Amino acid sequence: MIVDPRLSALRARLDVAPEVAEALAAGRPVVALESTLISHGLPHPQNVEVAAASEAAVRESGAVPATVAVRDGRILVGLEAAALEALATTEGVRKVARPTLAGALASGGWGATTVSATMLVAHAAGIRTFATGGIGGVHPGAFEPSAGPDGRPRPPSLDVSVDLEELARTPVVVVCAGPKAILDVPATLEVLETRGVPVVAVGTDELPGFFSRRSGIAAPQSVPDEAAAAALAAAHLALVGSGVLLCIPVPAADELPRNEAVAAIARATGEAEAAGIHGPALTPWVLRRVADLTDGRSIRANTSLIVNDARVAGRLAAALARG
Ligand code: PSU
Ligand code: MN
Repeated sequence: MIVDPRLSALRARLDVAPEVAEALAAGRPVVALESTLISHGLPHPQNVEVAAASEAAVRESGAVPATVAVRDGRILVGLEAAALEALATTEGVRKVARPTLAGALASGGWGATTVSATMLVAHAAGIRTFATGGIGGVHPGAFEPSAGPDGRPRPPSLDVSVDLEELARTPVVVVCAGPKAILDVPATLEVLETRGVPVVAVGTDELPGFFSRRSGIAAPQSVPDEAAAAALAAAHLALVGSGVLLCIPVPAADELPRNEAVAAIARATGEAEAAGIHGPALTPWVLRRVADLTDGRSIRANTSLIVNDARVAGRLAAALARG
């Protein structure tokens, strides 16, 4: 067997919580959880509440949660309550993605992992299932000119989240509520298709719309239920490789009506552009602005869908562990 030396080196950087290590050694189900949504995606105290509720939801589904973060040159896989609280309240926590992982490890201090970095770490740790809210993707204006603040056309930004590249490379099952609605969702689906990543809606033919149950866009693939989702994911990991994106609609009681979401997002993304916000700061800025514009209703949807994804991911991890 050829062992990738980089994977071994990355493994040597992991501090895996004892409960997580024991579960992995025994072949019991484990679900990785990201931490950027705690540090950058939601306000305090909802961020700590949702982190704790996600872990509880994974447990209720019969799996062990492993929230991932960076601290002082080490990668934590499984966080204690005090560490979750520190991530949620410390100023200046870095947003850590694939391109910034090594830099964050070298610089010391806290880093919160995005979808890309969490997938990379989950794979190194031997975790196959990962729950998040929404993945990053193609931002509006990435591939076409858009109007700048002075009305003059701006060149395409080429802002495509590294999450898509990670899904193409890394064999982990990612459970989400659809690509974040602040993105160019059709373009995001096209990139995922080109890169060979299955995008599968569970229990619906329509792609879930993140804040809302519906997106108005047909899902590239769909399965009737979680058992079929687990079977498809297992087959893809075994036969093809790369990540799998499973999309679960936000619970109906907490969704943001689609017209309200669309209006708030259009306004927030337009303002971000006018204010010259770009790069890693863009997604957190737009999420915060959408929360303002919807009087916090987007946060209710966001927290609900994150916990729901964690619950579903726990059941999927259990099904994958049964084989
Ligand atoms: N899902 C949420 N809230 C978030 C994110 C996802 O509900 O804040 C984070 C994830 O960590 C994702 C990141 O990987 O946003 C994408 O950022 P960017 O567009 O800069 O790649
Ligand atoms: Mn980006």
